[in-house]
Amino acid sequence: MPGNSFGQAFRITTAGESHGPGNVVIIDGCPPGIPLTVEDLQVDLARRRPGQSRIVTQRDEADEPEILAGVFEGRTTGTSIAILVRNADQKSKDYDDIKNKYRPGHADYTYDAKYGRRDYRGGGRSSARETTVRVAAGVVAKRIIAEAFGGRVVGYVKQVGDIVATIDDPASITLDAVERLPDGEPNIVRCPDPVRAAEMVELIERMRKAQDSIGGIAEIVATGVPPGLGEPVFDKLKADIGKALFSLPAVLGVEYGTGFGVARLRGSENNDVFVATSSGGASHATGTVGTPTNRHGGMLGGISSGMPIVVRAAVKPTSSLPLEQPTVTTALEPTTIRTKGRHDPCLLPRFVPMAEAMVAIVLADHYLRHRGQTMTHG
Ligand code: EPS
Repeated sequence: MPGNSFGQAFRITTAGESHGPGNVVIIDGCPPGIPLTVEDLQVDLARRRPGQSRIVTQRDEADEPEILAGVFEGRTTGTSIAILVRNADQKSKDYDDIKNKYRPGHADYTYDAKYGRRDYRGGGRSSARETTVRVAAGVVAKRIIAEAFGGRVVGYVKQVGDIVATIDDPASITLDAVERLPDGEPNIVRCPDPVRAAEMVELIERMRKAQDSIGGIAEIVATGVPPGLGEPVFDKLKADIGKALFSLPAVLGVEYGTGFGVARLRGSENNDVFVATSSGGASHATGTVGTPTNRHGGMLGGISSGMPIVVRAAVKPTSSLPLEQPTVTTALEPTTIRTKGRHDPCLLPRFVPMAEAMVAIVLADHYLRHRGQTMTHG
């Protein structure tokens, strides 16, 4: 039935559109006693916020969250949490020209085909604006996994167009390296390879001037995750992280570890051999057994192995373009379209916190499910 909820033990439900009054999330299943303030939420909301730099959409939202329920004296109470983020900088007139046209590559046509009506302002419900409150829920999830097992989720931009970052050890990338350049300036593209970051910024600016857009790849790494999370067979961790990332707008591919590269490998080349972690040969391992290499991306049989979870998502170039493109009207007449509005020439810099949030939400959910089923305490 309707797909506005995600997760089982830690469950989020969202409602909201790009140009409506705001977006809201209800979080069910959060343990009591987790410290949570508006300021905590703002850290990641600011990383996702439109208008944050010259290479993203210039819609200027403050994205100040309001905690409506579930938090008392700075800590979660165990009851359902509600968080609201209001929309303030909608320019719905920008969309008057296209209300009867389908933007190529956007969800306008499929929403109409499904519901027979759509909120055409911004992307309506299909807009990335909806992810605002997922990021807020992700902050809560990050808190849970940090407190429960020292878990940490950090994402970064790995590729924009043909520009690929060199990342030797994904698990060692810090949030600071994603957010700041070595000279202390903000890393507006969120690529921790400073040379490639500068090239990416230049390419994105070129795309904006050309009234075009460009795709890319984000890599998300979860460290500190204990072995044992994931519920075979349909709710394997791999399946749920995949679903979480594919539920974000514009995601066309998800891969783990070596990913599609496995097609070229022999088993003897692909297997990560096991060592006892006491031997010191498997850095970042959390269990008693680890692997010196991590081609498997931290999950075996859909269950976390104790090695870092490494996942990549391919994100398409923004479909809304100022450049004129052919399309059809809702009355099926051929026409042309130019999207006004304020759009990201590349979605990747703002995609990073969205993806981190979804991975953290899955990990919090599976941690609570695992504890519930195995009756583990402490
Ligand atoms: C979006 C269209 C634009 C983006 C929006 C996503 O909306 P508008 O034309 O109203 O500026 O700015 O992204 C956000 C506002 C956001 O917060 O992420 C779309 O069509 O998906």
